Amino acid sequence: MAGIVHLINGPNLNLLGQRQPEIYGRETLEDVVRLCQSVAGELGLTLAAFQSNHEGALVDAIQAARGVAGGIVINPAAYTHTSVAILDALNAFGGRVIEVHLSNIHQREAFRHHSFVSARADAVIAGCGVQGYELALRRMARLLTG
Ligand code: DHK
Repeated sequence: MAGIVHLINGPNLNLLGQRQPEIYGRETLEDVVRLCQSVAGELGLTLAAFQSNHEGALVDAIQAARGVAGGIVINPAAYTHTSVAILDALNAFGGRVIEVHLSNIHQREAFRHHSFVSARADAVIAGCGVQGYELALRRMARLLTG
């Protein structure tokens, strides 16, 4: 369980590479998952990746990580700013949580400045683009191996 990390991506991240590339970059979600699989392999972690556009499906995925994964790397996308349900699900997860945002949410519209998830996250990475996922996994490996 300690070496297992679940990567969870929220709504519209399936459109990465096509959607506002000036903000979210040109890499696709497939590229992100491939990068994360490669970094996880290097770090001796086992990675399982999931994406959904639906809040309840994301809650189900977080619940499914209970007792299975040592950590969750999550980009809740728009639900970052609205979802008490995702925060509650993360609070019911006993492992480590790292929140990732491709863009620097603090440089953007005011409604993106608040994250419900940050109250639970062990670390928050924003504004590093796709590299943020790699940084999150490296930090996660450190947290999981003490
Ligand atoms: C992704 C989204 O889809 C937005 O709704 C968030 C986040 C920011 C990101 O930067 O990865 O506000």
